[in-house]
Amino acid sequence: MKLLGSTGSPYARKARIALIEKQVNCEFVVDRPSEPGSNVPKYNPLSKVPVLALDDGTGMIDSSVIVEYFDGIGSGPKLIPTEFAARIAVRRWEALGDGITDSIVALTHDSRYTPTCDAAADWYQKQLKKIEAGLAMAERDIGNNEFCHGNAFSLGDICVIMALGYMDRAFGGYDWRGRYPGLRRYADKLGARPSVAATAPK
Ligand SMILES: N[C@@H](CCC(=O)N[C@@H](CS)C(=O)NCC(=O)O)C(=O)O
Repeated sequence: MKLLGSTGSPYARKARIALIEKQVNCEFVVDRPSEPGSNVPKYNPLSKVPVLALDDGTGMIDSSVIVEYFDGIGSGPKLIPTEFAARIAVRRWEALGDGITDSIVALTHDSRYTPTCDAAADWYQKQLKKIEAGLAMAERDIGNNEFCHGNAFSLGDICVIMALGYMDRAFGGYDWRGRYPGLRRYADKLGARPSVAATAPK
């Protein structure tokens, strides 16, 4: 079993954090779908990373499915709680972190984006509003807590950390730490966690 992804991909990071947390015996292989000779399309018809290549040749696609798979086969505390209300709460956090990340991707992968582009343009403001409203909700709902949900690290934390890490990597000029001090405190604390530190974007 091999996990294929690029080191810069936020969704690959989500799967990599889960891989480490759940101590799954699986190699992470750097593979960019945009490069010639990439093995990603063999396992994922959508040519996206992460993709998990199983030993029987099956491609497990989408970070959400891969994390659930690792959570099922790995050891250690559950990343996705089994109890219904807790699971929905954690999935809600996942949706928020993924949604913020989707907007950062939409904003920064667009060829119109440069650090000096017209920040007043509609396309820019539309994505920025989603990012800011999403971060504001995360700031409010995390409050002074150590984790997104309950008193344990979960898939929700993976996704919020993924979004904040990708802010730094792709949208570095934006001072989210100054605007959302609660998220700064939260991210600083979780940043020391081995799975988070080992996968932090360079
Ligand atoms: N919903 C997917 C999103 C994956 C995704 O968009 N990956 C990006 C890298 S961050 C990618 O592979 N993009 C290449 C492409 O779309 O061609 C997941 O969670 O795995």
